[in-house]
Amino acid sequence: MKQKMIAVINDFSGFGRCSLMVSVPIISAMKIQCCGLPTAILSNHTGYPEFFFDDYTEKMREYYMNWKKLGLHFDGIYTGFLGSVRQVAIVEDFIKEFAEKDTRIIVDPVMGDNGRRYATIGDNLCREIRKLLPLSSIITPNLTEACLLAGIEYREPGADVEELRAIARKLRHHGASDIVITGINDGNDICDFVWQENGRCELMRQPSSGKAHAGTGDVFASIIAADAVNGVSFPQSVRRAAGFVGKSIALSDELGIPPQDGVCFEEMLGELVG
Ligand code: PXL
Repeated sequence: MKQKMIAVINDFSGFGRCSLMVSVPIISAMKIQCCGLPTAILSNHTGYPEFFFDDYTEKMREYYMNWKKLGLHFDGIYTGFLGSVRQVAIVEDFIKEFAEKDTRIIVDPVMGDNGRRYATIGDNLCREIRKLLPLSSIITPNLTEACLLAGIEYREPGADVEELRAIARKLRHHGASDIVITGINDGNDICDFVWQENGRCELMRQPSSGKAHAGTGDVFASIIAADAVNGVSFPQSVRRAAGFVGKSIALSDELGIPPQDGVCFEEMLGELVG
C-alpha cells in the first residue's frame, strides 16, 4: 500500500505548540507523510505579548512551483493560519494545481478564539477566507471563527442546537461541505457540533478537562486531516480528535503548562500511532 501525503499550508511558529510544529508530528504519527508550505515564520504564536513575524506571501508560489516540478501529488491539503489577505488566492491556486479528484481539502479557518480575533487577522482576511469554503471537503472552525465566517455576532450560545444549526446552514450557504464547530462551552461540558454533507448533524459532548490552551485547534484539525486521508468516517474522527485534545489539556494542566504554551501532546503521541 502506498503511503499517503498531506500538504499542510500553515505558519511555522517556533515556540508555543501550534501550526506546523503540531501538524508535522501528529500527521507523521498517524503514518502520513507531512509536507509543509509555510505562510509565515514566527518566533512564537501571536498570543504572546511579543512576537517576530516574517510574512511568507512573496515566496509561497516559487516554493510550491518546485513541488510541481518534482511532480508531487497530495492525498490531502490542509490549510490553517494565513499571514496575509493575498495568501487566500495563493491557497486557491495551490488547490487548483495540486488537488486531484480524491484529494481531501481540510480548511481550518484560523482567525480567532473566545470571541476575539488573533492579532494579525483583519476584516479583509476574514472576508477573503470565506472563498476557501467552496473548495473544502471539511472545515474545522471554532465557535468564534464560525461566527466570523457566517457574518453573525459572537456570543456564547451554550450548546443550543438550533443556533448552531443556523450557523452551520450559513456556512453551507457559503459553500462548505462537512463542518465541525469546535470548542463550544456548555456548563461544565465542552461540545463539538458536527454537520455532515449528507444532512446529519450531531452535538458531541464531553466534560471540560481543564483550561483553554493555545494550539488545540491545530491539534484537532491535524487529526481530522490525517483521519480524512486514512478514510476514517467524519464523526468517528471528530470523537477521536476531541478525546485526544481533552486528554492533552488535562495532562497539560497536571504538569503545570501555561495555557499560552499549548498542550503537551508530545506525551501522548503514542495514542495516535495505530
Ligand atoms: O493556533 C492558532 C494560531 C496559529 N498560528 C499563529 C497564531 C495562532 C493563535 O494565536 O498566532 C501564528
